[in-house]
Amino acid sequence: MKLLATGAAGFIGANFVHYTMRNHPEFEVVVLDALTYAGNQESLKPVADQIEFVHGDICDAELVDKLVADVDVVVHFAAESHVDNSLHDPEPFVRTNLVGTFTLLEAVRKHGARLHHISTDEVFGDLDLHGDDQFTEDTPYDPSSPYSATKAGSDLLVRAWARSFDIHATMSNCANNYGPYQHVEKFIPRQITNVFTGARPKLYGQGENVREWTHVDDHNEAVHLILSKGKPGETYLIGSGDERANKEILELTLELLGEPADAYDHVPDRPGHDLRYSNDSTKIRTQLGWEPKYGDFRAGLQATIDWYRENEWWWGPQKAATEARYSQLGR
Ligand code: NAD
Ligand code: TDX
Repeated sequence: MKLLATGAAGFIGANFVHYTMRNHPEFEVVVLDALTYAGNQESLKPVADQIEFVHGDICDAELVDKLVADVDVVVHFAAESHVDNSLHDPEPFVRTNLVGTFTLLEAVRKHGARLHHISTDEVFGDLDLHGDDQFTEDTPYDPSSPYSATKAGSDLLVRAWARSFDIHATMSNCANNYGPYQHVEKFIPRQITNVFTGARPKLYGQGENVREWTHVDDHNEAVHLILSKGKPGETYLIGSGDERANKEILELTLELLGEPADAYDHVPDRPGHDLRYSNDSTKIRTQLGWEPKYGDFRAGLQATIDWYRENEWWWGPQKAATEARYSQLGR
């Protein structure tokens, strides 16, 4: 089985490749990644001699055609993934998330490869802060940011290609992920590495917004279950069920780092900030037997903190440029 993983020099894709090498040696893996600011080939260093790495763009139709012609399955992680960046400059989001996905779909259509498209719960918009309702596979799309709008558009392209051209495609929409190799622009690694570099953590607004946190290995296990047991044309929502307000996460992070619970700054809120995300993952649990293994968030967060403590060589070079971008945004 030959598998092309797009965007696998990024956070979830790199962890997917590690997970695959550990648990599914039957896959031969090729990675296609443009190495944008968010991609880091060092994340694949431990498995570098077990995979083929191609430095290139998913919008490059000729290259994509050549690579897809030679594989059985494509797992599509590549995207511009950060909401704050999309509010500052949406153009790369439209290009990579929409044109890039279109380019892959055309190659998959031509060569008959299977596609699994990785998406997000943000395509559904948000939920009431204090409600207990959840997104399901049938929730109408209502994205808020340029990021989520382009992810929503990419999902709709996949659905249309599956229905009109009968390509063999599956999709998953996962909640917020955490774990090793996540870029320091994202909430949890930003706060951990702020403490490590002597800067104060930054909480948007009052920190009441709620996210559902899923360990990246639990997400990737779900992706493998979909690859082996998922039905063509189906969408699966993935989420641990562990919902927490940002303020609670930040205070727990500070506690685990031995810092006072109030040692952080409030910064101006993100425009259009989604209030709450929560996925009903009954379908993947009952139909495919998925269950998250990282049930203890505190332990998962401690392990993530330990990883960042031990791997400054990996995140250190990104830190100053990331904080410079945030200061331009006033956050
Ligand atoms: P990331 O930003 O860490 O990595 C994205 C990768 O894609 C990078 O390696 C980058 O170099 C590559 N890339 C960007 N543009 C490219 C292009 N034009 N051609 C080839 N490669 C390109 O993102 P992530 O957090 O790992 O997210 C991966 C996927 O999972 C995305 O599709 C995202 O929407 C989705 N997702 C993320 C989360 C989360 O919590 N991080 C949750 C649900 C879904
Ligand atoms: O410094 C910060 N302070 C802060 O309070 C940052 C960077 C974020 N936040 C808040 C904003 C969000 O409510 O923390 C929450 C999480 O922020 P992000 O890490 O930027 O994630 P989010 O916007 O929720 O989107 C993430 O999950 C869904 C991923 O980045 C997306 O790619 C994925 O689709």
